[in-house]
Amino acid sequence: MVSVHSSQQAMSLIPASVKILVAGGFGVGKTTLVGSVSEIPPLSTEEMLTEASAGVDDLAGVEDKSTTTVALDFGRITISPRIVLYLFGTPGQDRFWFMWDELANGAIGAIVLIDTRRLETSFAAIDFFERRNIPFVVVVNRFDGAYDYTPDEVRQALAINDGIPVMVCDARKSDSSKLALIKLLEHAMSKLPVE
Ligand SMILES: Nc1nc2c(ncn2[C@@H]2O[C@H](COP(=O)(O)OP(=O)(O)O)[C@@H](O)[C@H]2O)c(=O)[nH]1
Ligand SMILES: [Mg+2]
Repeated sequence: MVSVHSSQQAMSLIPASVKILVAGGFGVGKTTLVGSVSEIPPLSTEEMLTEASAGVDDLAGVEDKSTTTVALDFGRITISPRIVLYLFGTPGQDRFWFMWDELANGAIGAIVLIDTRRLETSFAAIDFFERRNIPFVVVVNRFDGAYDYTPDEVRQALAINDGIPVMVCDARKSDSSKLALIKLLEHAMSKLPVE
């Protein structure tokens, strides 16, 4: 439990512009989450999946998805007069891994989205942030037809340690996505050195 005082102290340490990554496998809802919370029209570069890339991208379970983000999603949300969050959705496909280090540069933390029907597609993102000691929260995006695993079941299945928050959200809903952002901010703040 963070006291009001220490949380205010931590808030004062947060820089005015906060960069946050939204990561996870292909089709987990990154573009949707950035779009649901952004106060500016989210920028995203979508490319129609061609026959050629359909062979490269793993489409199992996302057959109705016809576009994919090739560059990145970008959105902005003002959470207080002095704190503005900048959201960067990471490219989901393996062939864009070369961009991740650049994107992670200066980020305060990451939301890793999970689709419980395809847990394994978010392994790589979790591994990336763990290795680099970048604070992250695991957020289960609830899809229709997906079994409702509890956060604890997801934690076990992904072998996520107890210090990392796991929660459920609906990326299409702004309020729900905002709760995930707040969870990440709290988690990242708890990792900041408090003087
Ligand atoms: N049922 C449901 N569908 C979702 C949710 N979030 C995203 N989708 C749909 O899942 C598909 C993939 O989402 P998208 O944001 O493009 O995934 P990305 O590849 O991670 O950017 C889209 O058709 C979305 O409309 C959700 O919370 N529930
Ligand atoms: Mg996308």
